Amino acid sequence: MKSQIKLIRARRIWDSRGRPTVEVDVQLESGVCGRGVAPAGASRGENEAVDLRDGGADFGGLDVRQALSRIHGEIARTLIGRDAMDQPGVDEALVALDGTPNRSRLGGNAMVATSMAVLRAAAAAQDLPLWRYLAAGKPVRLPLPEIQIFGGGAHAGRRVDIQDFLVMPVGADSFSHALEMVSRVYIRAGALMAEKAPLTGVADEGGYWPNFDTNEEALGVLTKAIEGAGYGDGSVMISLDIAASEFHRYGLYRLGLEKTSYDTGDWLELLDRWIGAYPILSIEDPVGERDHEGMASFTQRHGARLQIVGDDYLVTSAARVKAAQAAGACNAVLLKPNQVGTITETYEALQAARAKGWGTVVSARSGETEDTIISDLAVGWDAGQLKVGSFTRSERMAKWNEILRMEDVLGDKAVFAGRSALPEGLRG
Ligand code: 2PG
Ligand code: MG
Repeated sequence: MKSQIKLIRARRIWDSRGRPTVEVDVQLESGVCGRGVAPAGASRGENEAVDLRDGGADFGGLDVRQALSRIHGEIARTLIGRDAMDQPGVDEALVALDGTPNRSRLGGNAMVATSMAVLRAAAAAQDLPLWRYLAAGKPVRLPLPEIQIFGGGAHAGRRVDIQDFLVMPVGADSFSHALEMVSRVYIRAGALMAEKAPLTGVADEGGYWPNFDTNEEALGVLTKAIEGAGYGDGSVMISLDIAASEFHRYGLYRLGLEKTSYDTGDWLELLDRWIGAYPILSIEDPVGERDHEGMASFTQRHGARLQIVGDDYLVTSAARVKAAQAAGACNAVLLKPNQVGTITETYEALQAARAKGWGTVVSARSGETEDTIISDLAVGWDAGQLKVGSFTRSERMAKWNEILRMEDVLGDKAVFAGRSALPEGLRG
């Protein structure tokens, strides 16, 4: 069979933080190849798939030699001879071979890079761009982008506590128009930052270094940048990734910058105030991953007006998405293939979310490479939203630019998701 997996080869490459990561090439009997690369998170949920890293002193303990040997050994033995067109079968075999709940034996990095490489090989076998292969003839929309303007939290040495200050150009009438709008906001934000103090570079995902005295100051400057760029009419809205698990300890939310701490009730009140004062449309991980009551009560309070995204809270798990739906927590899911380990499980989480009218946001990690697979997943699965980091640095821009190419190829058939990508009830 021409689409049988014939050869699997893994190597170490380096990610956007200069850390080792896993790259996998899969070759089929027909000779066509597919490649996958594992991204890496910095703010990780405690229930995520874990990477297999070598430990020790060299490269901060982050080398991936063991993951490579898993791929060349038992993963290759299990997958060679399998049909690359059967992604669910391939992924099921990987999950069974690993046999742990958190992918710690084979390594989430080994698994996801392999799963991605098989998917790309399957698309190549059909001689199709990946997004077209995934769409399988169904209509797709180009995603509403969520683009970071200021980076914080674990991506900026905890200079501020909130992790991502992003914008959503909901009023754009095309994907390329959306990027133009964001570019204007990014430039404006840079000018405002430079007025305060000399610019001191960017955080891990390319957003401006968060040189602020309080977390709220970042919200004020971002709002000013949006207005200054001419989008104070609601056509560009704010999206926050609070990544609250990073500072939720022993039941308290502790803001290191302000040296204040809040119990869940007071924390939700602070968020209420920010939501009232700034043009916020989406909030990710507003509470810690263990604060189930907080998430349900936040959703009850704001779910009719805000997109509430579970990232660390849902870890791209269909089971967790369903449990959150039953508990009335969140109305959108962040989808990161390496958070769960395989392409098929990522798609299952998306389907579970979509079945209940949730928003679905395909997302990069803070550690990325030039690989653009998430652009294909966002479009091919018609996820509606894509979050990649900021509007600088090529590991980020490669993803945005890839969607521009799709828009160009689609020509007058290109449909921009815009507001239709938001959770049901927020789409009007
Ligand atoms: C997140 C991601 C991307 P990381 O929390 O959403 O911003 O960060 O990859 O470090 O988990
Ligand atoms: Mg997040």
